[in-house]
Amino acid sequence: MAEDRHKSLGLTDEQVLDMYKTMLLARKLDERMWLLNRAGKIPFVISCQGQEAAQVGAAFALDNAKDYIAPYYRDLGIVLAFGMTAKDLMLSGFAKAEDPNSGGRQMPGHFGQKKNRILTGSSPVTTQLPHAVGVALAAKMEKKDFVSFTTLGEGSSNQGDFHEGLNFAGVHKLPVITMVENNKYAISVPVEKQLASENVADRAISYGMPGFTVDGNDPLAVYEHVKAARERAIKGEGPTLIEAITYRLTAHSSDDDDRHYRESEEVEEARKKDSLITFSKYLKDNRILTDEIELEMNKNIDVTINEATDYAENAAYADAESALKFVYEEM
Ligand SMILES: Cc1ncc(C[n+]2csc(CCOP(=O)(O)OP(=O)(O)O)c2C)c(N)n1
Ligand SMILES: [Mg+2]
Repeated sequence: MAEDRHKSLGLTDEQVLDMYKTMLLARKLDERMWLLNRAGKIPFVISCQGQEAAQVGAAFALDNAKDYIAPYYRDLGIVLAFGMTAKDLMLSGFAKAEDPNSGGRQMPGHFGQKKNRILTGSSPVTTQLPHAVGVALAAKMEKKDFVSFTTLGEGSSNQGDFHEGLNFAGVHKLPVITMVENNKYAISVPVEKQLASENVADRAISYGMPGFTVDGNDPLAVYEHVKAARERAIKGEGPTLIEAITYRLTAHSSDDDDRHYRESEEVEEARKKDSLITFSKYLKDNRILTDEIELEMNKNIDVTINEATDYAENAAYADAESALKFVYEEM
């Protein structure tokens, strides 16, 4: 990465350092969740590892005090940048009553938090896309200056909701940004068996919107495209489709064994492009991140994650009676 690229994008040293910190928190939180899962303490993990740069780069280009997001299950980096805390996420991992996403009812990764304008997600993939389009329609009808932002995997871009949502957004020129996190796999199915076209972004033309394929390991490239998309949306110029090329570094979930469908050499190769390494190198080359700051940052994150883990592990489960809450109007 060229020196000082962030400055030409209008980002300060503090902002890019904060980006890196958010990426590192997402990675380390995710790693802790795998340990807890393997120790038999939490039932399920679905990972962000390998996608942090795309997620955090995008989230920093949005207005986290105004915009609405409809994320998908891997978006730890996005929800952290939108105000969810390590404690919130651990409460979800342990399925405790205080989990802000669903009070411990849903699997982890089904994010939702009203105060931070994070739309509740549902298990069928891509259902979040028409929801985000609906929020954008509301922004247009009420003449409000926010955008909605949604994400999904490349495999999920073959669901009907993708076509219906993006076509509607294109016809009505709605302020919605869709980012496909192309991590090359849909569980065991490689991207060559999912897509007939080379890129998901190629489909944008049929929805009458601009489409871009960007390096999802480069948070600044993703930031640049999402920022420009947001500016177009706010000016009434309509939606954008962005495809971030990433790689899923873990198995699909804690219930998957990826040795059945991909070679470990392929994963090792992808690890060389890990954004946690390349972005920290960029920050060090620009003398924004020093070994000292890095050590301190790691220490602080470890404390945050330890505290979140302890809190969530000791927190109460929901009362059995509360299982019927929000199911029937009145008990
Ligand atoms: C409609 C629907 N079909 C199937 C599933 C099961 N499922 C969950 S995740 C997934 C793979 C999705 O792959 P992709 O969209 O590429 O996202 P990734 O997990 O790779 O990030 C599938 C098939 C589902 N949740 N919903
Ligand atoms: Mg995928």
